[in-house]
Amino acid sequence: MAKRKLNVALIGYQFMGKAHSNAYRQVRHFFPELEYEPVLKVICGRNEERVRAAAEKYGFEEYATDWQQVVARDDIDLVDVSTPGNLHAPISIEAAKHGKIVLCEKPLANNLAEARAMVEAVEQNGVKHGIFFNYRKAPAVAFAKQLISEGVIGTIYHFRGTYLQDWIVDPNFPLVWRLRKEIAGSGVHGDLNAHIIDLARYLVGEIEEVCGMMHTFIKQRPVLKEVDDRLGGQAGTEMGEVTVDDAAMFLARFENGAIGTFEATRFALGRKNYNRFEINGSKGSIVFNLERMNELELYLETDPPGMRGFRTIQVTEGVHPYISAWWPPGHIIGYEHTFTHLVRDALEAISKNELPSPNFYDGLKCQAVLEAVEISANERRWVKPSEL
Ligand code: SOE
Repeated sequence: MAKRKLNVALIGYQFMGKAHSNAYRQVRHFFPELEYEPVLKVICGRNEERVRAAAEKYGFEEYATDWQQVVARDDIDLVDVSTPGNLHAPISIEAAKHGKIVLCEKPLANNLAEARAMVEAVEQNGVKHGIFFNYRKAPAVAFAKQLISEGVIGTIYHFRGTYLQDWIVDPNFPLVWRLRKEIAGSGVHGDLNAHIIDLARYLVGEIEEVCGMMHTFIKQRPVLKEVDDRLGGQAGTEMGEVTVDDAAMFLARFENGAIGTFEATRFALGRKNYNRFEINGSKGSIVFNLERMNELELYLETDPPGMRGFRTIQVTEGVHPYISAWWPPGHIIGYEHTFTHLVRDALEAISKNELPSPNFYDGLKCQAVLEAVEISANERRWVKPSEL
């Protein structure tokens, strides 16, 4: 059967633009059953020289420098928002007004008010929407979801999430956009806590109240002279203010009675992309660590007494989620595949006229938790996201 073409406009060409465009390219090759075939139509960014190079490298038909013109084009079906956070709301809202499907990078917005306006825009214009909480789509995480839904670990008591990185420990690391509140909204909080909040909501349930703490270790850094696509760049000689958090932690109570701890930092030397959670239930425990993403640890209290202990499941057998589309058993996959799976699921949902999952509603719920933690940290009290 001939595929239906879906013309994609990608706004933003740095790290996430690279990850998303790879996903649109890979998806047709590994998931040929999909009804839609994404076409890399146009990539958009402000710097003409860089965006032209990105178009060529990632395989886009065209490049452009004005996102407003791009999202208004009749030949565009899907707008992918891969920009820094301050542009998520304006681009998504405008794209929705033009009737486009919108897939947006996380966190949904830089604050709750913007996130609400985005949800209003997609609802009012009746467009499909999705958000790149890509770690839901790691086979081990999707498998953990399956196990939890089947009751394998019983009633959940604890969620213990940590997302640790170390790429800004050097005080001479430049003031990149992720360290500027007016662009990123927050620091490690929106960047990394957003991921573990989403995983907690996905695997455990809604968060009822939070009590948080946020901290900035290095308050001034050299300004950025030249950006690269690897989170950093070249430092200038002048100094500028760091206006976001370097570390953000909080306690949480879930609506279903579970309790949780969340910790995100960019100051954990040796931890490169340590997105780890441990979930303890009445019948067992589950552990995931992105740094060993092809494995899932499982402890079962129902094992014979002399045999109890964490087993390490290699989630690369054909039976694990998404895996049969890739390589023979035991052949591992990586970070980029999580984006491909997310795009796969979104395209499948769209072809069935369903809403992709996760979507802007998930982004909004996450944003409310992020904001509740910020208020809690500033006012030193427990805060309920539902009351914001
Ligand atoms: C940088 O901290 C970063 O690339 C995040 O922006 C991503 O969302 C995360 O998946 C990996 O780390």
